[in-house]
Amino acid sequence: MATSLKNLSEYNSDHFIDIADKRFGLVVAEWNREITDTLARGAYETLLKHGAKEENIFRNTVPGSFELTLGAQLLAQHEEIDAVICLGVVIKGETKHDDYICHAVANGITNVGLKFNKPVIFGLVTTNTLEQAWDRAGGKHGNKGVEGAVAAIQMLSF
Ligand code: DLZ
Repeated sequence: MATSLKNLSEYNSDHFIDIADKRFGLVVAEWNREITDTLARGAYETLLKHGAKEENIFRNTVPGSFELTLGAQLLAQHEEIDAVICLGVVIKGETKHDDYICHAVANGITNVGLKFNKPVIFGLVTTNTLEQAWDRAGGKHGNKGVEGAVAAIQMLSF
């Protein structure tokens, strides 16, 4: 990922680079699939809205959020992929599985981003209930897929 040093006088927080030739990989977990599909659609439409080309957006699915890390690595290792957006929904249950999954994914995808020097976005919705997850997938708290896409573009504009 090439970066340019920007003088403070050039700073403009609204400035996104042209992403027409950037390639994006979405990694989408199948657990809570209806919700993750909605996140993925939000990310996809946002990338298009900001100028990405349909043929430059790739989508791979993984069984659950725990597998997002390896999925991200498998996409990030492709030189032509510029940014990866990981999308999953982890609902708190009776055990601590949610903690283990969320920490593993947060650490895992951080490492993938650092290893390949490209943005790998954490689009994991972690809530207590399904309703709260829907609130973050097009409901009253927005759509984390949209936010993930914007974060990817912002990082490419760094
Ligand atoms: C096993 C499991 C559980 C209990 N809950 C979730 C969840 O809320 N969200 C999610 O994305 N995945 C869940 N998984 C599946 C794990 O992420 C993983 O796919 C399996 O443990 C297999 O490694």
